[in-house]
Amino acid sequence: MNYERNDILNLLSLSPRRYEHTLGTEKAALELAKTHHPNIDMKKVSFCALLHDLTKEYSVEEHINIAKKHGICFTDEQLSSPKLLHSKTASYICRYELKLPDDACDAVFYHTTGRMNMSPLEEIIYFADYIEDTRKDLECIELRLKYFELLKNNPPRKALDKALVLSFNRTIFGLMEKDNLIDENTVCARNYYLQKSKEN
Ligand code: DGI
Ligand code: FE
Ligand code: FE
Repeated sequence: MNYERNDILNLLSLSPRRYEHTLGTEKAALELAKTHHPNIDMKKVSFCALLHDLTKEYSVEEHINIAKKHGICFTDEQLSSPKLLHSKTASYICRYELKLPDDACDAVFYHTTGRMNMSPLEEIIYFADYIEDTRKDLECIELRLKYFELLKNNPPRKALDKALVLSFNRTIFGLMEKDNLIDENTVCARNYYLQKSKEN
């Protein structure tokens, strides 16, 4: 990671709204890291947060071209959930162009769906994206408040596990209402953290 934070900021070419969301995600990710994983590499947390939506505003055609450039062809199944493409192409850029370490590329790759047994970096980026302050929709505000309430009344690990379950439940509900496909990683993550949150 021979970059400074400013180098990463200069790479971003995002709308003002998306840029604010990106900075908000960085702030939330660093706070989550301090609370839950204080020994993590904070520079890595910052870089992943800043890069997680790097390709969010690309068209499907642009996503396909980035994948092709790196010898990857999206399957029809992947193309049927176009909202998930940005996490994959942002991760390819991190891996093949910026040469970031595997764990950072994985955190970007899974930032939308999550997955079971996430690494500290993956869970921080996934959850920060959901609860960061510039997100103004009711669901995100409610989840943010709920997380802080859980944190007051539970050990930090338990609070995060429960909050993760709520986030997956909300995502799955929302996708069902819109009759969208649900990525299997999202379902597995929900079940995994549900069981984990019930363990002693
Ligand atoms: O990129 P952001 O807007 O910051 O947030 P995100 O990367 O979490 O993307 C959220 C969008 O992705 C939202 O419209 C719901 C959609 N999404 C999340 N999980 C799934 C999904 N779409 C499909 N089809 N399947 C999923 O499992
Ligand atoms: Fe995203
Ligand atoms: Fe995001």
